This record gives sequence, C-alpha cells and structure tokens, in this order.
Amino acid sequence: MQLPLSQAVFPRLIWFDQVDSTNLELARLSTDSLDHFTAVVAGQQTLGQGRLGRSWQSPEGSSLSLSVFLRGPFKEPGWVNLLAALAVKRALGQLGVSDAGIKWPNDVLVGGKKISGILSQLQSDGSIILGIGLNLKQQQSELITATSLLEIGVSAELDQVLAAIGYELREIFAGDPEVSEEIKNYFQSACITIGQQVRAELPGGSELLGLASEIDSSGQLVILTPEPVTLSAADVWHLRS
Ligand code: BT5
Repeated sequence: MQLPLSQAVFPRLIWFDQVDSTNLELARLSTDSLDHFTAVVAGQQTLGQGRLGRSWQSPEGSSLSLSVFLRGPFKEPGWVNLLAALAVKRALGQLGVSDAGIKWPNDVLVGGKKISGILSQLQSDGSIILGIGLNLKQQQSELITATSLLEIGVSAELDQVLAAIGYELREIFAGDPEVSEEIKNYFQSACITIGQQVRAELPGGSELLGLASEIDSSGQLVILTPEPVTLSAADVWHLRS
C-alpha cells in the first residue's frame, strides 16, 4: 500500500493488509525500542477491539484501523482518549466535515451516528497504545448506529484520511504532554454530551440518569442526578428531551 502523505507525518508506519487488531499488533512489538508516534495501520482487522471486550468491525477496505504508540509517562492519561477524539474531529474538519461531534468518552459522531471509535490502552511502563477506527465506507447493515465518510458524501483515500489524523495527533501530542486549559475548554465545546440528558451505564452494570454538565479537569464526566456524580468510565446514551 502506497501511503506517501501519511509517511511524511508518522516517523515509522507499519502497514498490514490484514491483522487481528492493530492495538494487539503494536503491543506485540517491543515497546523498549519503539519511537514515539510509531503507527500500525491495517486494511482489515479480523479481531478489532472495542472497549470492555466489545468488538470493532473493520472488514476489508471499509475502514481505517490505526494504532499509534505514545511514549509516556503522561501527567494526565485520562485525557489521551479525549484528545484523540478531538484530533479525529479536527481531521474530519480538514476533510470538509464540519459537524462532527464527540460523545464522551470515545466516539466521534456525524448526524448522530458513529463514524469513529477510540480505544486507548495504558501500558505498564506509562506509554499508551492509542487505537483509532474510522469508517470509510458503509459497515455491515446491522450496525444501524454507524456511518462512514462515503455515506456523508466524502470520498477520500485512506492515505489522505490517515495523514489528516496523524497531523492533528501530532499537533496535540507533540509538545508538553500536560494538557492546557485552552485545549480542555476547546474539548468541552466540541463534546456534544455536555448539556444533554443522559443515561450512563457504569462498568459494574448499574445505571444512572441525569444531566451531563461538564468535563472536569481530569477528563471525567460530571452528571447531575441532581447531585453531581463524576464518572471516569461509562457508556453514555444521549436521551431525547
Ligand atoms: C470503540 O469501542 O468504539 C473503540 C473502537 C476502537 C477501534 C480501533 S480500530 C484500530 C484499533 N485496533 C483495535 O483493535 N481497536 C482500535 P466501544 O465504545 O466499546 O464501541 C464498540 C461498539 O461500537 C460495538 O459494540 C458496536 O456496537 C459498535 N461498532 C462496532 N464496529 C463499528 C464500526 N465499524 N462503526 C461504528 N460502530 C461500530
């Protein structure tokens, strides 16, 4: 696969026509020798990973499957996932998609449907494997909550999409890993969860309902139930009022 635009952005880019999961593949590479920003990219994943043991569909040629090695340690690892979502939103902006929104904590939606999902995995040495899936073409028909670039009228080559995401990731993660207040505020405005009535399912299986009021300085979601409850991990559904 020729990826000239992306090769100019990532210091090392490893391409697979097919792999089980780009996150798993990056984890198998020795992290001692990996450069910050090494990328693994695949045309197809047979075992794409979502959060909490869920799967991510990425059949041949239908999506971009990218994992990036971020050398830590990070002062605020909880922000990495959120900032990656911001990078994807900004990359979509480069491709002419102006209405992408971030659903806390890891989805990028267009027209209420998921175009991208993010899975960041903190490693024991403080580095992070950051996985990004972005749909280029329509996914399997049972995924009615999914959309793709083609479905929203954007025809872009994988190389162009990958380079746009890589560029935005570098802009965000290049300097001091401390997350500036400016970026946190910008995230807050890009996060469509804020101001919504939501139902949150917590990792233990319990649920709560309330108004999503803000992202706190650690990247956690604050829900007014009406007492404020702070969530570091959850699945969130936006409820129609
Ligand atoms: C995610 O999990 O959204 C994280 C997805 C991360 C995928 C990337 S691809 C590159 C890297 N390598 C990997 O192995 N993974 C990362 P979660 O929030 O748990 O959402 C998973 C749910 O999204 C599934 O249960 C489906 O409902 C839905 N889903 C699965 N495939 C999808 C797709 N292609 N488009 C939209 N939604 C999808």
